[in-house]
Amino acid sequence: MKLYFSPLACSLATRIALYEAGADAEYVEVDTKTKKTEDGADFFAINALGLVPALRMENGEILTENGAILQHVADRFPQAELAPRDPLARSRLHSWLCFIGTELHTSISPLLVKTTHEAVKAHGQAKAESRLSWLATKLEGRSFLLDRFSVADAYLFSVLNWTTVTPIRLERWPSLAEFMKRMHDRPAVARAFAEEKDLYVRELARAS
Ligand SMILES: N[C@@H](CCC(=O)N[C@@H](CS)C(=O)NCC(=O)O)C(=O)O
Repeated sequence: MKLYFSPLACSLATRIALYEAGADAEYVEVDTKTKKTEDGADFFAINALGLVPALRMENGEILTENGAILQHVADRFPQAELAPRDPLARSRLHSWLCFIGTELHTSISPLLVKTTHEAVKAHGQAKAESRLSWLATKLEGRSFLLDRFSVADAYLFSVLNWTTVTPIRLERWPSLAEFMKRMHDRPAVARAFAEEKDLYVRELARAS
């Protein structure tokens, strides 16, 4: 498997899942601004939308979209138990992946872009905060979104991490702040995060 990623982008969730699974995978950095991979290849030829993550599966085909990629990794490495197999529990996982992708990812990510108009930022922040208030009640008294760690927690961690560079303060919601601390304490998450943080710092240095 080959993961096309950008440091600390949503593709971090797939790196976490691959580390949790102990998978033997290759990681190719993509500059999402120039749409070039680290070896100079045209990323549009890999994903015509120019978005990470993109996963080259073992049959050579490319899979896109966080929710699909994360479930593919979970299914490919079932021993890691990153997704429930019971159909009802799997639907709950799917529900969380959709919630994170549509309600959180799309409302928080515009806050990260310098050129986003202030009114759009205000709208994104208000929407994110209302979703986070709801999410906080769901995480009260729970360690994970489901009964055990799943790929949805990896995706949630990756998206909530972005709030550190926005005006959104997770400390407002103790269950969310505790969730983030729990995730940082997991070895696979800590390793993935530390590696991508280093790459992110290098990316910033290259851009300046
Ligand atoms: N719907 C896509 C969204 C992926 C996405 O937003 N990726 C961002 C990084 S977090 C990206 O590649 N942005 C580059 C761009 O918008 O050009 C998914 O869930 O995989």
